[in-house]
Amino acid sequence: MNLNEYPAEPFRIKAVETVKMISREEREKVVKEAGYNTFLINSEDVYIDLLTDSGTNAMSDKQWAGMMMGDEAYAGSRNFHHLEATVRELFGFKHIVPTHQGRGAENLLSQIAIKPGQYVPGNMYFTTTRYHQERNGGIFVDIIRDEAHDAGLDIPFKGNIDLNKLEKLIEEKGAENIAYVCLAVTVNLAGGQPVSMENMRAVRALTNKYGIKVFYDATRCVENAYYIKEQEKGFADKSIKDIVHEMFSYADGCTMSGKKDCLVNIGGFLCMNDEELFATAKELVVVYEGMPSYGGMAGRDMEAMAIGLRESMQFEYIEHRIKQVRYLGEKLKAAGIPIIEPIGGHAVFLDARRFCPHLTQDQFPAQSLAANLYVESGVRSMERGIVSAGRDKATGKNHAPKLETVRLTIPRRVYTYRHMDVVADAVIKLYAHKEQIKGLRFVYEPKQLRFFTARFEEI
Ligand code: PM9
Repeated sequence: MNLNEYPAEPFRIKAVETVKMISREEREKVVKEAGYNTFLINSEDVYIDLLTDSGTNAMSDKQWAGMMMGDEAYAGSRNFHHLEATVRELFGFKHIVPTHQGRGAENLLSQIAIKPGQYVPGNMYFTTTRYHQERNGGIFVDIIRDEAHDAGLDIPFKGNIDLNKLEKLIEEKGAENIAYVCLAVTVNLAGGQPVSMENMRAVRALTNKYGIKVFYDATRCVENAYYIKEQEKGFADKSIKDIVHEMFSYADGCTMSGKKDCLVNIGGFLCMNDEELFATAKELVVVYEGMPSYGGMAGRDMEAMAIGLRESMQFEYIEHRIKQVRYLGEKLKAAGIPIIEPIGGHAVFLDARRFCPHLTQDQFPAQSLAANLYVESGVRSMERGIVSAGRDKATGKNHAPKLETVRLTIPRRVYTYRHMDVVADAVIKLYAHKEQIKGLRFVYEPKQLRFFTARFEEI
């Protein structure tokens, strides 16, 4: 491993938060009380928290200064105008509707753009996204390239849409029965895999041919842009900002969870160019979120988001971000730990099928692996497999995704390379006695988005 490949943190640390490690006996008690669900563990009991990169970002001094400039008027806050102008400039969309977080935007888009019975093709599902699509009568269809389901296959742009799958679906169902194409940049559950610009252009050309709209899930768009710059021919000399702008030029709008690439702790938005859709979204946002000029965010949140989105496009920031994740992945790979390859933008995904070959998928190997990693080390991770996938709405049967993974998700600007070393050592130590990881069964299974609050016991 060549350490020169990994740039030092491009920031100095101005405020610190102390963490502590409780004893192994205490961790065993905690995990049992949490029903073997890492979502139900108190943050105070966690040593290194890799549950998610969502809302766990460290803000910059400039963002904190922006927080003091919050205009908390009920309507027409100047911070909204700042956010609107920033998103218009960076993404190029005409209209922005603020929401409290990403799923608020997904709720609005699904309500206004899906007619019951219509299909919503996408490059692999995301939990909250698919939930809102289905809740509004949509039928999700996975049109990601087949290779994305193969954990060990190391090829670039594994998040791409399979154009043949998309065209086949349109031909079979009829263009009028496709609500829109949902294109995620990057693809979270495939392992944070990016989509190439060539693929985005091709999806645009194909959907134009049939008059179908394309909405991006923009949640980790800046991370996607870094991969395009690094790995796609013709983009090495382009700025991240220009790449992001071109990416969105092939879309009709997007949903955004600001809690990731906007470098803030809360917030989101919905964008579109279409006037009619915008008018409907504005009518609906007041029902679920708030005035069209705040949508569930405080003025100070919108200010921090406008500043954060611009900061995230600085090359030094995003290069360090991607490479810090890669550093952890490469360390694990070198030790023979099975992970999803190539290493994605926001997380390293352990391949629980190969980590726990003694467990069947209905014994929830990834859920148990995440619980055991916590007991081993105080490191919190997240299951991204059969539990997250939930049940088929029509048949009631478990979706059984090919990828059964545990996600080690790196918060932005929070941890150092040394923390990554500690995490790698913990996983390697657990791998040495992996046969002791037991299967789990449900003791409580919520009806929707079950992974958040489900409880389990050991078999
Ligand atoms: N992602 C994550 O940890 C937080 C919720 S699920 C544990 O990865 C995508 C690609 C996401 C995402 C959230 C949302 C929803 C939409 N699309 O959490 O509502 O990764 O802001 O965004 C989570 P909100």
